[in-house]
Parts: sequence; C-alpha cells; structure tokens
Amino acid sequence: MTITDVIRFQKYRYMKIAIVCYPTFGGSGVMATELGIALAARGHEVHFITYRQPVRLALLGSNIHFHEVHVPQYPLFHYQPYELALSSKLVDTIKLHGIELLHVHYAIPHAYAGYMAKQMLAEEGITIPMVTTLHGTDITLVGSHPFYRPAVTFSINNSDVVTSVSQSLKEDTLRLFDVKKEVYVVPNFIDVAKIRKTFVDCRRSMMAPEDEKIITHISNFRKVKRIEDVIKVFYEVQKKVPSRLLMIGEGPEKEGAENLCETLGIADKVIFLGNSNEIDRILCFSDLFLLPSETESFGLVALEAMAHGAPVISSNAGGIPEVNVHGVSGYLSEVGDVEDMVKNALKLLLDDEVLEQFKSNSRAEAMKFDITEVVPLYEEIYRKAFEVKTR
Ligand code: GMT
Repeated sequence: MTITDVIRFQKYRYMKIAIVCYPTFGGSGVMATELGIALAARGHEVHFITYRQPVRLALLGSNIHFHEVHVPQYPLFHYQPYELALSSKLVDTIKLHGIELLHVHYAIPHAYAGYMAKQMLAEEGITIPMVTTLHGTDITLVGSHPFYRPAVTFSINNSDVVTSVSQSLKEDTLRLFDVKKEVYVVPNFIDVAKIRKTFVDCRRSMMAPEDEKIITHISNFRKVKRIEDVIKVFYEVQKKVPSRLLMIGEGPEKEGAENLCETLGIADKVIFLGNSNEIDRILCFSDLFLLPSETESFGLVALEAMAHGAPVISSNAGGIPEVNVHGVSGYLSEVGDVEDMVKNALKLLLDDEVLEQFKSNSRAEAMKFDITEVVPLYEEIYRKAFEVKTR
C-alpha cells in the first residue's frame, strides 16, 4: 500500500452512505437492509431511502436512519412517477446529511433514479459516486424486457461501480446487456454468529412431534418459484416419511398452491403461514428446505436455510449451485425434475445419520458467506467507487 493509498483508506474509513432498496420481504431488500445494519455496526452512517421502512429494519440507531419517499397522488397520472419522487428525495437527503456515497440495490428503477440525482447534484457542484448492485430479476426477468432494456443498460453503464450477487448473474448481465463496465461479484451474506447466539433452542416440539420431519419453503410465491413443484415433491415425500410442509410467504401462486393441497388430500399436512418476521425461528426447526425455482440469481433463502442447518433440495438454476453444493449441503436437480428432487429428499429424510451429516455440512458451507467475509468486500467496492469519482 502506498502512502496515498493509506491516506485514501483513512479518509474513507467511515462513510456516510445512502442505501436505496425495496423495503419488502424480497431477497434484494433483505440483503440491502442487512448490509446497512452491518455497515452501521462497523461505524458508518447509513441512510435508507425508500417508500417504507424496510421489513428487517427494526432498530434505528444514532448512525442508522430511514427517509421515506412520498409520491403525491395526482389524478392526471395513470402511473404515479416514483422515480421522480425518489431522485428528488435523494438530492435533498444527500445535501442535508452530507452523504458521500450512494448504493442502489436492484437496478429498476433505482439505478435510473440514482443517475438522475447524481446529475442534479452535479449542477450544484456536488459529486457523489453510485454503486449499483444487481440482484436477479432486475436483469433476468424484468430488465431484459425490450421495453426496459435501453434504460437499464444506460443505468448500469453510468453507475460508478457495478456488482452482482453471483457469477451466474454476472454472466447473464454480460449476455443480455451491452455492458461497458466491469461487473464485480459480491455474494450475498449471512450473520452466522447472530444466528448461533439467538437460536440455541428453537423449540421444535411446538411445531411438530419428534418423529415427524419439518420441510420448509419460503418465497414470494411468484411463478419463477415453481410452487407446484414444491407441493408435488412434498406429496411424494410424505407418503414415505411422516412429515409436514411449512409454506412461508405471500404472492400470486399461493391460492393455486392451497387448492392443489386440497386436491391431493394433504391440506392437513401443509401449513401456509404468510409473510413472517420469524424466518430464523422457522428455519431453526426445519429439517429440509425446498427451492425448485425456474431462475434464481443466488437464492439467499437457501443460504439462510443452510446457516440454520437445513439441507437444501433445489433446482440447479442460475446462481443456486454457487450456494447449495450438490452432495454436500443438499442436492441439485434440473428445473422441473420433481422425481429427482423426491429421490434426493428421501435420501436425506430416510436416514437420520445422513441427514445429520448434511445438516452439519450445510452450516459449514454457509460459513463461507458469513457477514465477516462479505461486508469488507463492499467497503472495498466503495473505495473503488470513490477512486472512479475522483479520477
Ligand atoms: O425473486 C425474488 O426472490 C426476489 C428477488 C429480489 O430482488 O428481491 O430476489 C433476487 O435477489 C435475491 C437477493 O440477491 C436473490 O437471492 C434471488 O435469487 C433473486 N431472485 C431471482 O433471481 C429470481
């Protein structure tokens, strides 16, 4: 490290960071919130700017703040202009709090609004670097739609630094967009120490008798999650192993899933819990996690399951193989191959010794994505962004 590097490092040791994200139960919002909390714990001043307080942001402290974006409703507008309200809020908040760096999660429309804010601030002589983190559907499902692609391409190319949550998403980004920027892979993370401290006893007996296995699925119940496959896998498994299925989340496919359970005669064994703030407790007493998604840039929820010691039976879509290691923390199958998923689930559930081994492997694999490994990578990215800005 040269003396200039040391000075630069010191200068940006503690930063004032604005985080823009979706405040919902979706993976990108959860990740952005956990990152903000972790950065604040490391001494940075963090400002969340979004339309609602993020679901995982329970505690606001002296160096963690939330600024709500209000969109005034006007009857002329068929679509209310959220991007406009967000970019104005960004300009005001950045000026008021002397924010030094902007980190937007999920390109649409956050990178676009962030770019506009940067331009408005530049008019006033304020330069602020913007880091854009791509999360998945902003690239693979929504962003690559021809109606959005030009704006998303522009926003990516005009970010100071771009990150993606997996190697697979990076490859998708380069394939689907004409990207002129380097895309850095910074994986999603989990706070393993927090889990170990909070969940010494998860009181499993409250949920199921000792001889019954608990299988879990958590998602936003969109089409890409292949909810029907979750039910079909469970239907076959419960014929051989006394078990119950916990379905956590809300979304368009939920009603169909409930109907399918009725049709298959397993409604009494499948519990739909809706959105929950108790994901950690539920995963703590889960024996197995199902994630048969059509596409998944990373599969944060699989990582959360593994950290709690629940092996994962999943598809091999997108970035899932970077998280769930076949034959170690669970098994991977081709998308839609329910039969193979059933076979793999039974391998684990029919042999307690094997299941225990996979549970312990899952915890070990999750350690690779511990917060202590990943948050410093973001700090490094921020330093890079400052260098781009000051060049
Ligand atoms: O589709 C979702 O599950 C929500 C979506 C989001 O952006 O909130 O999740 C994406 O981002 C997560 C966090 O980085 C990833 O773990 C998910 O794999 C990714 N979802 C998809 O790519 C479908």
